[in-house]
Amino acid sequence: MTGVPVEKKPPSGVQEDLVPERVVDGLPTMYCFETCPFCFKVKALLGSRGIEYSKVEVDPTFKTQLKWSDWGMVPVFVDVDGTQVTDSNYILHYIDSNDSGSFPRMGEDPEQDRWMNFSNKILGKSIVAVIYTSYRTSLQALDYVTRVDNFSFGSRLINKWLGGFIMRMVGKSRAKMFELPPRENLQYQLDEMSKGIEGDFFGEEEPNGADYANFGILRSMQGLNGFDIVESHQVVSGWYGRMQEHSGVY
Ligand SMILES: N[C@@H](CCC(=O)N[C@@H](CS)C(=O)NCC(=O)O)C(=O)O
Repeated sequence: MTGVPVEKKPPSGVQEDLVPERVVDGLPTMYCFETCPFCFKVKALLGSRGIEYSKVEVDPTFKTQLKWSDWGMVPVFVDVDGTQVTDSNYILHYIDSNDSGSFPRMGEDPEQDRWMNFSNKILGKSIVAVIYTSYRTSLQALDYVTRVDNFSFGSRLINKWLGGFIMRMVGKSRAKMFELPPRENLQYQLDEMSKGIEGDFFGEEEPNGADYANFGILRSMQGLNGFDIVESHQVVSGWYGRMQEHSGVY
């Protein structure tokens, strides 16, 4: 025992405390980074259900707009009554269960669970290794912060340059998780993922949680280093186009 208090992260999912003061314009509100893969999962589901929502752009280095939350990561979803939900896969389930309930809940469909976990544990890490493969590609990925209206001039600069440096380090550590080099690994993971796409979607005729989860991850790399691997993949490229159409997130 060292006597040093261990910081405890709150559990994923619906949180005990309501935060109605964090609701913006009386709409469900999403705290996110513009390019965050996990946030794109939620944007895709909200889009496909036609649910209107407010967005609060959080600065990626200091997370100033999220200081109120013990979770400390994006996305955080705040429903109109102030219910806060953390962790993207849990958010997908929360939104679907309050909407049409059209896909199975966690624990009800092992295949859906497997591919939803894959989105976080494998695909999310694989894309980071490709996007942030050099300082040049890392700065390119962080360049969007220079165009975010609610960030000050100083915050834009720090977020781009410090953020670019930090993400290059993260990219290096993610690359070490896989045996193959980043591009080859992403290609391999997309081949693996294709095995779960039955018919048009993971959910066969209609998207399920695994579709939103994996589409969101890949959508975040559109326009960035390595997206050509997605575009040229025999199975994934067609599925990706169907998900864009379904969600309205192009
Ligand atoms: N398991 C979480 C992961 C979320 C996550 O890693 N978000 C990143 C942004 S892409 C973040 O907030 N990072 C900031 C930090 O960890 O300090 C989810 O699926 O929502």
